[in-house]
Amino acid sequence: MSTVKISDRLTVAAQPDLSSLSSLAAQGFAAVVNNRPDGEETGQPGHAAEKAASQGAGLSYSFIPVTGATIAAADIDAFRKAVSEAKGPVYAHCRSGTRSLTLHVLAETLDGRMKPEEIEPFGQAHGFDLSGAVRWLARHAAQTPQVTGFYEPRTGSIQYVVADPKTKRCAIIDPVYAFDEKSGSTATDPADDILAFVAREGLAVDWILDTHPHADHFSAAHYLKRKTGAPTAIGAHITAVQKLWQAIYNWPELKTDGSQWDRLFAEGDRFKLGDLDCRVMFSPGHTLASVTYVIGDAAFVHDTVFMPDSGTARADFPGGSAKALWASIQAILALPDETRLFVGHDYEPGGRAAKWESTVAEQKRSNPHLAGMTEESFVALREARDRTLPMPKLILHALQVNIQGGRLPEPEANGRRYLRFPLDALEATRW
Ligand SMILES: N[C@@H](CCC(=O)N[C@@H](CS)C(=O)NCC(=O)O)C(=O)O
Ligand SMILES: [Fe+2]
Repeated sequence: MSTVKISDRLTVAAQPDLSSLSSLAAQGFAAVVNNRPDGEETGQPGHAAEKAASQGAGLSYSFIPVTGATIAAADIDAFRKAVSEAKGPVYAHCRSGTRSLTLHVLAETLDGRMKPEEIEPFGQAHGFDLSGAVRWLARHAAQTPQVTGFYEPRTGSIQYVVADPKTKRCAIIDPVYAFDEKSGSTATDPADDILAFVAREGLAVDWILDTHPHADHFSAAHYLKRKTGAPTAIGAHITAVQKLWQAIYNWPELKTDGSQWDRLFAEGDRFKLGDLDCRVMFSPGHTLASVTYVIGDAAFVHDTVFMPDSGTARADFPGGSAKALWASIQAILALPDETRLFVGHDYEPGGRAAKWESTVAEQKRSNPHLAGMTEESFVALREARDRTLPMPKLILHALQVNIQGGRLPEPEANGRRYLRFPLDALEATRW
């Protein structure tokens, strides 16, 4: 087994066996990073066993599985974070160590500590072929639009800044306004992080877009409109969602004409982001009003498909439909195979680091809710799974804010804002 010390902080290695993992603490290591998806070869210990062996030996453990072909910016971020947060030297491995070292040099290069032309000689000096990292950087630089995901761990949501590198115009998609239901506190830090990024990158915000009225978090669209002056938009069928929830909340004064947004998008609508052409697909199923934004070679599919190892979004909210979701997903999968798909949620299944980017080809090949499925088998699977899911903990909090474009309720005479909850209006809970 080859183990190569890269720095005092990082050692990369080929697949260790479990007893070698257990002995790492005695050698002075503090953390293990496993960059290898499970099931690559027989005899591979796998994530669960590695986690148990590492943690059993007092080492922290991160699971950031990648394949050479599918490394995404989120994997590099997760690797950087695992290394920087470790309490001491880090031992990162995949099959041979190449993927671990690739993630390291990509982080170094993106952070400006290494130049692209230094990567291959650096790899050779340590006995690794890092040509894949050089190709990744070239591909990344040529990608239009440039997409930056911001993971919001409290709700597993991904917010996006999508930018046209040429004109520096950008759109913000699905920003989050933080809310803690235990204390009633609200906070703007997720949206403020986006504003700081936009300022740092010298971007101008042209659009604030929501893909659907979220059921698990507040939208920061209204807050960001006040901060940037940029117009807000959502799918045109939001008016049907407003009517549905107007009845649930018994809220006759609510305007149900969608006038809370600057623009309502219907299927096939087009708009520009700098020089980029953007197109809207109506993608109902998860909600009545969901849309997909197709911007250059990127599609923001939000809660339709999730990462291939996570299946698809649920379809059991009021107005949801598994059959409609299947049709919406088929339209997304009819986009060109190389289309980058950016999901709206990632719940870090099995403890792997959050990820949000895949392609149409990967989804067709390896999403178990889609590969080899028919409409009938999908609907049966989706409905069976939905019967096991409790409602999102913030559904009643969030919808009353989100059907108003992310506006919090107006303050009452004492200056405080209040939410309002119907009792027993949704299906009985699965506790
Ligand atoms: N536990 C989360 C669940 C959130 C949830 O239901 N998410 C939706 C998207 S808004 C979903 O499709 N979930 C699929 C799943 O949990 O399998 C919460 O309470 O907020
Ligand atoms: Fe959702």
